[in-house]
Amino acid sequence: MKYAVSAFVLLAVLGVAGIASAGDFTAGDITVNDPWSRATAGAARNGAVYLTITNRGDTADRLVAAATEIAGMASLHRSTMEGGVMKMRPVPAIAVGPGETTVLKPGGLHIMLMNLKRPLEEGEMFAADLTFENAGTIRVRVMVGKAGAIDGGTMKHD
Ligand SMILES: [Cu+2]
Repeated sequence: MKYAVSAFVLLAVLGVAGIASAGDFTAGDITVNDPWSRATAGAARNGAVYLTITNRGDTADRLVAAATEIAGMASLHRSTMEGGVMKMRPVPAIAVGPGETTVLKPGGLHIMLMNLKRPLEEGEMFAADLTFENAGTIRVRVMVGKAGAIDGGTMKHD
């Protein structure tokens, strides 16, 4: 049920953005589906990557690191509502239990891109490397959709 709802949200977002699926990327028991980001506006130096991770194995795995050449730094973040204000914090890892699916989406878990070396433009794709504790590193292509509110765009980053 959780997966069905999330898939619907993802499809809705992709539909609105008018872009095709970026595809599936697999290593070991881990599959990463449809990584996407948003075009950045003006001089914004931050961006965020969203995607779906499925673990078809029978042991837990964790996304522990992310990297991309287009950003000075990529880190794992979680946004939460606290007292009516959206806040986000770094998280050390993103867990994907055996047989489970974890969705990174606006307002929740995401990969934060900081110190972007250039703006992200709608319709382009860029490569990112996602490192899992067990499955190892998976290179994915991230589709850039329409500009929109970047997660926690108004928040400060330490
Ligand atoms: Cu963030």
